[in-house]
Amino acid sequence: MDDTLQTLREAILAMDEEGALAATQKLLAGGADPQVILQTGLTEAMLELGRRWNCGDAFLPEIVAAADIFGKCSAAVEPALATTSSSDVQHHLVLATVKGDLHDLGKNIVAALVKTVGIKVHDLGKNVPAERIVEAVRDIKPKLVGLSSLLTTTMPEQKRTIDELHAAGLRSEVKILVGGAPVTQAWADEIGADGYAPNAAEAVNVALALIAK
Ligand code: B12
Repeated sequence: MDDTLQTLREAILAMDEEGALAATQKLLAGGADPQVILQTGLTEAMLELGRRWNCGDAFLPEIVAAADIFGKCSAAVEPALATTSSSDVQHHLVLATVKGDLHDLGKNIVAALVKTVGIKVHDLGKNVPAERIVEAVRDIKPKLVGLSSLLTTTMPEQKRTIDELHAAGLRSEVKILVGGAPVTQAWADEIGADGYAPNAAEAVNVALALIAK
């Protein structure tokens, strides 16, 4: 399995869609844990690409192509995640990548994993203004709101969204979970979020803990 995970990472880095999808299918057929495929295969490859980008060894078109392959492979993995039946849904999560930010691969993985524990995800997408999130909270009345940000320049939008929820009188109705590569527990505390998670598996644990509070 480790060899195939390595093949998957290398195929993404080489922008080889066919190879990446074949390695994903091989892992699934061999009974690999879908969460391991997402984290150790797909996510690790994107992180390596980020490192190469920082050193000038990768360029934007490559990142765009790899992101597209990442999306196709994670869509292939999603059905293999054990899912609670829709009749077991007890809680709702409104999830978005904040305004100004177009990164959504991580948010999509959070959505896929959170769904597996019977939380219904209302994914508002990427580049979502605070006002749209407030509107969704008013309409859907979720227990949880998840805000993703991958850019240091868009992290303040997480705070602005929390401020807008306060202003709308809705802050006490929801638990707010923040994440994304530059986000930390210290930032979550500073902006008054209720929870932070460094990855999607941990996001599930934090979401369940916040619901239980
Ligand atoms: C892929 C990528 C892109 C793709 C995004 C495609 C897509 N559909 O998402 C594209 C090409 C569009 C892109 C564009 C840009 N990018 Co970019 N991108 C990346 C890259 C290489 C990987 C990000 C990724 O997908 N990682 C894989 C996923 C699975 O991980 P993740 O997002 O971190 O998510 C995990 C956790 O963070 C967490 N999580 C995520 N969201 C949430 C939410 C909640 C609620 C919780 C609890 C947890 C959680 O769980 C996830 C799963 O485990 C990073 C490098 C890096 N080190 O992050 C740069 C990076 C984020 N980008 C960067 C930059 C600068 C840009 C651009 C400005 C480049 C440009 N000059 O145009 C633009 C900005 C566009 C915009 N307005 O958003 C910088 C940001 C630097 C900074 N300090 O802010 C980085 C760090 C690269 C670098 N130079 O170091 N990018």
